[in-house]
Amino acid sequence: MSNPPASVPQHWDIFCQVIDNYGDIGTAWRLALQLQKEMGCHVRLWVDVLDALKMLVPATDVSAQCQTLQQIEVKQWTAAFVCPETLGEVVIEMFACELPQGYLQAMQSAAIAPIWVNLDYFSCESWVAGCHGLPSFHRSGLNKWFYFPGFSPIGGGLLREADLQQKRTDFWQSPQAISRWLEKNSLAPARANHFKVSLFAYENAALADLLTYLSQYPVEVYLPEGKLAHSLRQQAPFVNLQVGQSLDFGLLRVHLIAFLPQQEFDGLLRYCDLNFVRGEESLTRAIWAAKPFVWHIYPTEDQAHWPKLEAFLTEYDLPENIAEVTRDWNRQQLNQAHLEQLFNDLLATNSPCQSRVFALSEQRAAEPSLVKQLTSFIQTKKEC
Ligand code: TRH
Repeated sequence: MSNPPASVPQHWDIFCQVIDNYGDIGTAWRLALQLQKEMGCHVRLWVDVLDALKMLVPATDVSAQCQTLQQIEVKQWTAAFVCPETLGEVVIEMFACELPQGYLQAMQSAAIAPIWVNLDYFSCESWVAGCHGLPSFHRSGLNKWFYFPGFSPIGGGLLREADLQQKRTDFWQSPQAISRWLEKNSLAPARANHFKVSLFAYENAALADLLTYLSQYPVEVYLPEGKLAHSLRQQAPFVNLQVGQSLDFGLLRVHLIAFLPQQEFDGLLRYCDLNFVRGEESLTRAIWAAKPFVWHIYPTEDQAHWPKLEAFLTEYDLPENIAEVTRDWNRQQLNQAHLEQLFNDLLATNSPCQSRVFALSEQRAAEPSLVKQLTSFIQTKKEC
């Protein structure tokens, strides 16, 4: 799209501080892309750790103060922040990161203050209903709006590209497209009639038990380099497994693969029959891949992740056999009976679990995307 709908502000500043891992910048980057591509907005993305962005977008120049990547103006956000001459009409602070002081001052003295939104983490917890879309009066005298990604009617939608379902269908329907994707990403194709599992998670003490369980079936596991690869290398026979290598363990074949560029990651989730994901961003992509998934939620010291996990399992209404294995995976202690219930279903022809997960994904994809809901929200604030 070249021209935005008349009502959508054109200039956006998104501020992102990388706390940990890839979810913060992964969400900010995806939001920026969708605002640009689908709403025609000019987006400036301010990020403090360019190395994190480079993992997702390999073309990133980590030494550049300013660069344009896929029509997004990417600015390095350093302590020596110099406020730009023009402010965004909309300012998004990701996950309650503090805006730079200089930018805040410029907002205070602007003739028309930008619409300021804190975009928070996706959650299905009931308290979100009491916070989403509400104003908060900042000590600067400016107004800030709270926006929570989530399912309707409680939350503000999930990031989802307008052409996502079409791309997914094209991928599934074309063996050539799948071969091209495998080749492009230097991935070994799975053997015929093998069940495919992607494994993206935090370190997990239950990994050894999972692989032992899977080794009795014709399964291919694709495990991207990162935290879980550390758990993998702690156990025989995987101690010396290098990125790009594969190893057989019983009937199971494990591929240790490179971390993929973000735009290639969907291919992995679409290719596999079961996806282990972590954090909110890969969870969202697993929902849209419409394959059964097990979510390893980002663990916090105060154990706040448990109510959040339960709220998701209830709201999304995942089949119970997935929910049980998900709880076990998060406890880092698997239960043989739960694994059996899940795999008896998944390995069957016309798996009921697979059909149910596909239907759930389609149902949620009928809700307006986050970018659609966010831009409508902004429009109402513009009129205030
Ligand atoms: O990386 P994460 O663990 O990020 C986390 C969570 O967002 C968490 O809630 C937050 O508080 C914490 O960071 C600070 O998981 P997440 O959110 O799934 O983000 C991973 C991103 O990495 C996502 O955009 C998908 C992407 N990815 C790739 O691009 N290529 C890959 O090969 C893989 C495995 C992931």
